[in-house]
Amino acid sequence: MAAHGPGMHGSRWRTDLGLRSVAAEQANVEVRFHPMGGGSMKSQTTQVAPGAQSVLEDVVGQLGGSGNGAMEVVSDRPVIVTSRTYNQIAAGAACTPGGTFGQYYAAHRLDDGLGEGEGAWLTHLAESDRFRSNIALTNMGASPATVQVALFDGAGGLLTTFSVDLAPARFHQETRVYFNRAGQGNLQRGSAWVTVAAGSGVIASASVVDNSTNDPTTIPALRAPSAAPPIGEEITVLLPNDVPLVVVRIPAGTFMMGSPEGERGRESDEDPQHQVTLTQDYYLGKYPVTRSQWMAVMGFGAPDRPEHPITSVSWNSVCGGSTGSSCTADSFIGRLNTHLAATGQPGAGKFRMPTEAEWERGTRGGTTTRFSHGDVLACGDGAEPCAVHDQFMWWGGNHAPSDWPTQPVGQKLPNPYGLYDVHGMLWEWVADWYGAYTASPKVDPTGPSTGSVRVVRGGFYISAARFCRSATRDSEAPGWNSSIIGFRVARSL
Ligand SMILES: [Ca+2]
Ligand SMILES: [Ca+2]
Repeated sequence: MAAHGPGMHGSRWRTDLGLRSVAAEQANVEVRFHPMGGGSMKSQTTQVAPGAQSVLEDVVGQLGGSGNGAMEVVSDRPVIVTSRTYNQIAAGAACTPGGTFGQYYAAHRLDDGLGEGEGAWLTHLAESDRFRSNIALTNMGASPATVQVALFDGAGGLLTTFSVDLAPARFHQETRVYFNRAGQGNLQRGSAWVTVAAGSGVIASASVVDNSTNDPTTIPALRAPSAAPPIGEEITVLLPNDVPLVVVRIPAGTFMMGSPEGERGRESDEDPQHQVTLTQDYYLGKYPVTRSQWMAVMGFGAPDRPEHPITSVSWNSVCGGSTGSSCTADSFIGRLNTHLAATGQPGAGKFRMPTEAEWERGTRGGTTTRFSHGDVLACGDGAEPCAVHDQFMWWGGNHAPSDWPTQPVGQKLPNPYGLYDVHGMLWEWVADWYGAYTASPKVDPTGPSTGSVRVVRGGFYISAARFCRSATRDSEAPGWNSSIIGFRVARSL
């Protein structure tokens, strides 16, 4: 990483490049600066005499560049490369006068980078009043790279995943990554797993910046001795007219279902919170079922607003039957299983509605907070604007009266398991009859054996925020069509 430009609070970033000859002959060195964001590459050549060292002060400025970017050094003889990046703030400036500590960014040989399928950890990251964390990625390879980043909290909980596409020689920095990607504002012990999905020669590093001085500390990536942590495997099936439907794998495990006493906004039907164990991995729809998916399966023509979620579909038309797992032949899920069998696709007969417990586990994504993006106690629980919620959901706080009721799926950030639009957007039908919880631990629960209304989950596009919590429950008659209820599918392993 190299820089020439202003930062926050009057900081002025400069990079010096050191070139130490270790050859018996003069080294001819080309120095290239690849700016972040895609500006044109700047370069110059320089010579280093045998045994000599040259230092290019403010190398980015010398090259006529500005901003952040990646330095590339090409030499015809062996040289040792160092770089220092530092804040050349003016002495006497009101904020951190006299400049700050510099950063050492290691030089990497081409074969030091992560190859396809390889990964590394960035650790000791923070996002709080005191510190913020940035992640920098550089593609040293000759082909485009796709890098996946998974962010974890200090207990190992997966907060979110995202991917970054990098052209060759491209540098990219994610600033305040925990806040901007995962809505986390009070995280003391974060780590990130960086893996290369496509391409090669990828270098990753992080910087943890002191918010009072704006001094960064550089964190190099360390290769992991073991395999990657499990991150949501996806399966895509093709519906009629080749409309794709994506489901995401959710891990088996134990969690607390319902809300704890004292959770702000909770209702009596979320009580008592109780232990639930799901013994098998399963899949949930990555998004609510869309209008195009519904029309394709049900044999209608292409709809308008194809990427909006389908609404006004009854529980009976989604599944029918009695359990949510053996759906009637002419229901959406019945027709979906028939289509998969007829087209020889995997998973025929395995698609069904999620149980209420499966929905809540998938939505919580390993979290125990009110929302899968935190407790969000700094915002109100009604329909007032809230910057944190706005990153993750459609609810009354970001719905304008002039808006179409729904929005295209997948516009907000996913939850930790890679599911979109679980909070808000639409209530979602689940398989279970609605009934009171009991305190005893449950294993693979399927809810009451009889009832009159089915459970819906997650709130909808003009809900107050408190109705979009992970534990919120409501109910509706299975024959009822409502413009505020949709659904997402489940699939057994
Ligand atoms: Ca939803
Ligand atoms: Ca309720």
